[in-house]
Amino acid sequence: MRPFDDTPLSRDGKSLILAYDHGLEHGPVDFEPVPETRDPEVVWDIATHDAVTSLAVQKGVAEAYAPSYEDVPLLLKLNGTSNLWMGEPDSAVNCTVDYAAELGADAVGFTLYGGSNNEIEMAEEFRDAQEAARHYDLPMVMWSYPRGQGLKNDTAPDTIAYAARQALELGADVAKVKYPGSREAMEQAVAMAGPTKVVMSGGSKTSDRDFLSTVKGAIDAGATGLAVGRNVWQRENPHQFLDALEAVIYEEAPVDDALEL
Ligand code: FBP
Repeated sequence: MRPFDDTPLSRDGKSLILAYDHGLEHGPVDFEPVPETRDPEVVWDIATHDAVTSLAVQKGVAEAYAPSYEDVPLLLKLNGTSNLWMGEPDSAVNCTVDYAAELGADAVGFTLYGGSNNEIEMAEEFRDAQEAARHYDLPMVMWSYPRGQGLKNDTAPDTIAYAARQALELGADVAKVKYPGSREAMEQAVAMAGPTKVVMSGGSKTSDRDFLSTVKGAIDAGATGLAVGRNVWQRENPHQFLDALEAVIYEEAPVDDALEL
């Protein structure tokens, strides 16, 4: 198994995964604040920023655009479901690891809805994907999102710590988890994840200061970075905001300094 720091996902041990699978997961509504973002090329251009260590997309977007952006590390999201699905949380496996490797992926991603009635089946699908990823030496990022009928609060500290632990137990290299609300709770999640890296999920767009402060709290708690979509490409000036994120994540700059950039 290749050390994480030797993979394209890592810049000095940290990561900023730019997520752009929203067209599937949420639908066109996420492109409304900045309508140009419905054009994948606009987001691939944003992903050329030095702060970005990979762009996470579904297979169809990768097929159409990855060949034109060979300098942007590709994280192929293997499963995903539309917001039109109204059943218990589940995610269709849309791409095999073999095909991701054929498309030139540098890493693969997989959602697990721990706590869903479909968890058993999803964990078994994850097993197949994780073992295939090992075969190709591709880092595996788990979108570890406890969700489903038994769960009252999907960002409670114990729930996020469990999500991080589940990623370690099932063999993910990186656990993408929601922010559990405080630095202490994030520290608990990082401790539970052991050698598995923990990155914070972005969520819906907040103010520059609020978002950078949350990121700073997560990094100070031992998270190794971010997997973020809307909080970057729903901004009017995503490149400038990536400068600020770069300072907070890789240079551990204070939020006030980052806001000046
Ligand atoms: P955001 O930073 O925009 O929240 O993106 C992260 C992400 O995990 C995407 O990869 C995914 O499409 C979306 O959030 C899923 O959001 P949710 O399932 O919580 O609605």
